[in-house]
Amino acid sequence: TLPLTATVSQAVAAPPAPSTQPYALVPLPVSQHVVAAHGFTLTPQTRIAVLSRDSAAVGVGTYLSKLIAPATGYDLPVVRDTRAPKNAVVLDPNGPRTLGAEGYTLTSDKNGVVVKAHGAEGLFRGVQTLRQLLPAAIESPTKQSRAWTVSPVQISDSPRYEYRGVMLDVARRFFPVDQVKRYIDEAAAYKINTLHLHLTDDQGWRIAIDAIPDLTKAGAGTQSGFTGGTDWYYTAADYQEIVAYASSRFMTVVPEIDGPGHTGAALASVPDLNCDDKAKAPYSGFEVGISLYCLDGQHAGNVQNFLQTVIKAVAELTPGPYIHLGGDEIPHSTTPEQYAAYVKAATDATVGRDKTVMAWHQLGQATIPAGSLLQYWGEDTDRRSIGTEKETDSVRFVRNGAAQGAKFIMSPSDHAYLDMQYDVSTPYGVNWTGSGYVPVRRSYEWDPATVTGKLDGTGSIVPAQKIAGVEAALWADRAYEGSNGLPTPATNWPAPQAYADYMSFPRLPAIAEVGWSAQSVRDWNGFRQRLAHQGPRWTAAGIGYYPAPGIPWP
Ligand code: TNX
Repeated sequence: TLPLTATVSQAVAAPPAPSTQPYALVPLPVSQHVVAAHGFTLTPQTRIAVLSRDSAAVGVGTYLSKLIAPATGYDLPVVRDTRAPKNAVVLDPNGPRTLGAEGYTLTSDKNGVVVKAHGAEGLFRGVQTLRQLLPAAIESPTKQSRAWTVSPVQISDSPRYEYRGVMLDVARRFFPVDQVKRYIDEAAAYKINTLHLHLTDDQGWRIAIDAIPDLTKAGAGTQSGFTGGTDWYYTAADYQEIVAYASSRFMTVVPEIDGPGHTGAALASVPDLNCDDKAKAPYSGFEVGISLYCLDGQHAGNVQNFLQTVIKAVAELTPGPYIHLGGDEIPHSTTPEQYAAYVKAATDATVGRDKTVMAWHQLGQATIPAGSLLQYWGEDTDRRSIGTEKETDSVRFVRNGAAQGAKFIMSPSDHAYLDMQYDVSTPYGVNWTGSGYVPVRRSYEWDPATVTGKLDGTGSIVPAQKIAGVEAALWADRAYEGSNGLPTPATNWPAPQAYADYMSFPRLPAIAEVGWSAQSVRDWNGFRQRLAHQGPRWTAAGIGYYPAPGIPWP
């Protein structure tokens, strides 16, 4: 018996929902209660009051002012104040420690809005909630004439997992800096806090390394399906611009330097990484598992020097704690000894630069530093395994990693891979995983703590306390394989941004909620209803989402 329709009608396009979900918020907060009859209506005189001189907290105030300026036409001043003034959105970073760095409380009533957190990061997450309590038109880039009321509510919120990431495969499909920034904003709206950039692969090397200028000559002229580029890479300044922008959205960048497989672009750029000391031809095809650094006795030293140089340069440009070392899909010819020697060289170089190792779960088969973060990308229940084997290689690698003190990020491909087709009608993407397609429901209905990775679906592959979070992965190696299984001509392929929007929305918000909201409060039917009300927000923001069936879009 909440005062839903009466108070909400002019405030926000939210449906009357179960009492624990009075507003259509994604991800679902820990608790929300409607206690006041009226929410707070912004006016041109409203002030954003930051109750601190902390520059990061003031930055969140400025961010909020700029966020709502285009649609409202208001230019709300950010004032540094010590007490809460009237007619204000108050941002208070001196809130209780108890909700953690990302937790916050938010209250809205007719007198104002107050967001409290312990530090600026929690304020930023709270501002994303505030955004969804405003009408969908708040996302419009142009001025809309209407009332801007923040729905009346009391929220207390904090995340289930500390790591909630998304990966962009800029190696297979190059995303210009402005498109990466746009994607950062889209993901930040759903409280994603980590951007993993897959910077190197067979089809491209996307980060300039000053000491090895050749890497971005041959290595940056190809993409999956495209050749002839000259600058399909990030300069150090570009990369720092991305890192700084992500940081302004309280998002950490994790750079990935994949190896020893997925190294075609480096092999095409640096001759002495090849066993015959000859550079390979640049690659713009669609296969995986086709390349390997030369790991024989003579060349292992070359690879080691190369890694030292590359990881030093990347570490210096990266303020975040992690460097992702890849380690996936090596050709079958690789011996365990070669793989182990590579892993030692790569992890030594990373630890030597004071960074924490992150890698695909395959790295767990080798000796790795304690505290490494392994990313599980096998299936939830491994439907592809045949025969009597119940434990796949993945299970062994994961167990061996866990025994060495690794923590895990869960990206099961049958839930969290954004390059999978939603269904047979999806014009691009792939369908190799699990049941084939990944409709929105599949991206939502899973629990990171009970992913099994096993044919019989029994027992969690990773003990719950070793899971640090989740990550959605937008691969782009076969980004333009049509639903008929044949590659669409590159000219018909959408811009990276359009591909990213279509494949990520609505599935990225689903994964974001898997990472943020407690398992016990999540259910598909509630999510479906709430998700529907995100559609008008995406439309207003110009996000080209897939209006998936089964969601009651308004
Ligand atoms: C597997 S997941 C890969 C990628 C592909 C992806 C396509 C992983 C670590 N490796 O190289 O892009 O499948 O879905």
